[in-house]
Amino acid sequence: MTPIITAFENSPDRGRGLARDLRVRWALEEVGQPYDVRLVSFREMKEPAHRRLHPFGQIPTYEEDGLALFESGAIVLHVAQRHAGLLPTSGTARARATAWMFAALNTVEPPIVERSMATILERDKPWYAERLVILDERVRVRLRELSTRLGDADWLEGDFNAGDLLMVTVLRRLEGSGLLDPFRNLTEYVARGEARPAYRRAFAAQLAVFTDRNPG
Ligand SMILES: N[C@@H](CCC(=O)N[C@@H](CS)C(=O)NCC(=O)O)C(=O)O
Repeated sequence: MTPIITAFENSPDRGRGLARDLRVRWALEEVGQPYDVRLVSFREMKEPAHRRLHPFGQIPTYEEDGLALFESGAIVLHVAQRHAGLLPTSGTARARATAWMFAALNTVEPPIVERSMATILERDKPWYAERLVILDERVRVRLRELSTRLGDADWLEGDFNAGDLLMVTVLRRLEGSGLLDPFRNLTEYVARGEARPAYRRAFAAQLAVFTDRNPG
């Protein structure tokens, strides 16, 4: 069966590639697995039919041969385990790559998401400016640490793997914040990810959903 993923019918980021179905599309493109997309509205995401797939009423989900998955990291891991190309074959290297997947989602993404939620939801609060300074610094701490570890390498752990795929998508969430700019190796790292043909195909497919529905 061709896997089916879910994505926003009308993405709040206007197709800038921040919705998390991008990670799944990118992983599927990297391994050459065709997929179908079911678009869902915000209302549909909260209805029982979608919640049967995703307990938290979100995207992305993934369905394939009786398997239903939610959580972008779990889906990317599943794709990477099922196909060659996104995880090293040796057990040790595979475990290291998996550690970077968790690092991207558990250590680097949370302060970035907290900051971006504050910029959306707390902008009109009297304490916003003060809080933003704190949130920015939390993000900077992680970026400094990641930048130090990456050094002059192209990728985090040898060849490009699913850990890089997730890390690049996480760092892309800082687009427009200016926070990534002082870290040249990280901006180049993100650019390397975005230059991959599989990324470009995934990005174009996600953007097409938005532009098809919002012509002009
Ligand atoms: N930890 C989840 C987060 C999923 C998530 O936040 N999805 C967003 C889109 S990127 C969503 O569906 N937002 C709408 C909502 O929460 O109502 C994952 O990585 O899949």
